[in-house]
Amino acid sequence: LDEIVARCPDYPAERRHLYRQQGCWQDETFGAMLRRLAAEHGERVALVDGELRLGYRALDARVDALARGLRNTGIARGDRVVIQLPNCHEFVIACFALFRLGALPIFALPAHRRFEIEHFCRVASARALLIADRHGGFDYRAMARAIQQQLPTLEQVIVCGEAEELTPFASLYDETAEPLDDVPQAQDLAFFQLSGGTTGVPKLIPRRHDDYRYSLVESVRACNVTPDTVYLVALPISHNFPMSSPGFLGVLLGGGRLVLAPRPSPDECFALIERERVTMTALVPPLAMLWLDSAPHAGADLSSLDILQVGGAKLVSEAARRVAPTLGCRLQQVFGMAEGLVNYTGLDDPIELINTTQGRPMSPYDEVRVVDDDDRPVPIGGVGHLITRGPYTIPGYFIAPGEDDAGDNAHNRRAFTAEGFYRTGDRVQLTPDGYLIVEGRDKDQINRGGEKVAAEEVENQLLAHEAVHDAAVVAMPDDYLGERVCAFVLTRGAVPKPAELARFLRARGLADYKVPERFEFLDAFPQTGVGKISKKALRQTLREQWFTAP
Ligand code: J2J
Repeated sequence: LDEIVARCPDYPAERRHLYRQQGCWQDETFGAMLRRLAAEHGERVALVDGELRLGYRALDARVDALARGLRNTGIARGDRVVIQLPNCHEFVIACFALFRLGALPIFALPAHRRFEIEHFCRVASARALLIADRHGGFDYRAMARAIQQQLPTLEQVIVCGEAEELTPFASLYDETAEPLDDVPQAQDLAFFQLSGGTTGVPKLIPRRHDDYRYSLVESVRACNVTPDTVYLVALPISHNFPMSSPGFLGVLLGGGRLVLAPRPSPDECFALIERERVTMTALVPPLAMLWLDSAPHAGADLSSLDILQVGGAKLVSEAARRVAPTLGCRLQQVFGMAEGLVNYTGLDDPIELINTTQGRPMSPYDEVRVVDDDDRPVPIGGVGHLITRGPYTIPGYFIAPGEDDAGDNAHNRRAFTAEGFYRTGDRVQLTPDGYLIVEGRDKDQINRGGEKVAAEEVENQLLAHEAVHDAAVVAMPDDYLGERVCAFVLTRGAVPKPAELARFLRARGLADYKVPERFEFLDAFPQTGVGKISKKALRQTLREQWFTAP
């Protein structure tokens, strides 16, 4: 545990003191929080998953039983467990059970594949991997077996559903009343979120009970979560947005009810909204547009829906304007990041502000600065780099073994200023009333409708192909997803077929959403003045083609 703790930068002592003094950090762990909620809300329904309805007290009891079972298998405080599950009650139970034990979940996405999952298991020396048997046509057990063969540190694979020779999730519940000891403190690490990434490998984001809980408290307030809230979890539940903004954790903290959707499709979600009288949900822009297109013909009763949150990527104002008239609900734009800072438009803000901005920081203690290339503030109304620091924004990424070889932790020095501000990589405009408008990005990342793809990661994978001499991955504009992944490739020898390169990347275990949807083969890359690849010129080529497309 000490070794892991040493790899997770902590807030400086004076800021820890300040955030406690300001009342942001209230010294309650997630395990204790659920216990308190169970006492407060008792038999009220906390969670609906298909035909299963779990009350707050029943959820708390399930969590205890699973925590004991996990402990029986040897999982203890500080142990890392990679969780990769679709939206299901087992996710919520496992999450709190690990929190209660002080074990540290790493929240992978269902779309991740062997390459990503193995990487998370490896850098964090995970002892267990928790998966579904199958989902969306993919067999996670086969993937897990392949990973386990590579990584002896991965002692067990726990499976929801048909486990075959692996450990069945349901077999773990231990209904005895044995107490759990050695529980964590609120200042301790709680889990790892994943960064969208800008580097060759995705970074782990250490979050603590204190700081994450505070982000829930502010989200509950900004989103007006009450015991009458019925929140549909439509996005993948492990992502930071449906987890915390207010997400499933915030809705529980506010005493509301969760309804889990196995998939975000309009068909399934509209039926659940009607059946469960859902009041609120969160989507990424392409899904919001899909819902807007489907709603008029769906024939479902969506009248209970009061708030549609949209975030993860920029929602164009034309789509924003359609939300209220088409779905009969209020729009809330959400601009957040797994590293911390979350911005919301106010539920009762003027409609123009809601439709055209990405909101304002949710906490009065968020420090946001919009700066130029030399970290000097740009005048109000100007566009610059967004940097931020505050009571729920991390002071540094997990330093993976090997990254600190020279003892210099180079990535954190690039990603944070000397004063501890996180460089978000977003280009924003700060309006005079303190609202942010996202204007673009400096980070070398593609935002595929909310799914983040680090260009370098895909480039490295492409370089492993024998016919690829060099590769540059950039975003190409897209009406529906906003951006898609495009790879420019210099080949050696015969030019491979795009489909062959795509197959090659999938076979290496790369998640599907990262696989370029377009390949362009060049003889040479355009260069910048200093002889580096000019991605700007490559993007420009794509933009010109897009504008002149029929
Ligand atoms: C433009 N870009 C946005 C928005 C995120 C709530 C909501 C979203 C996330 C999230 C989150 C954007 N308009 N409305 O964690 O709690 C881009 C920015 C940002 C990056 C973070 C939450 N909302 N973005 O998307 O860690 O580039 O978190 O820096 O996945 O998404 O991505 P991620």
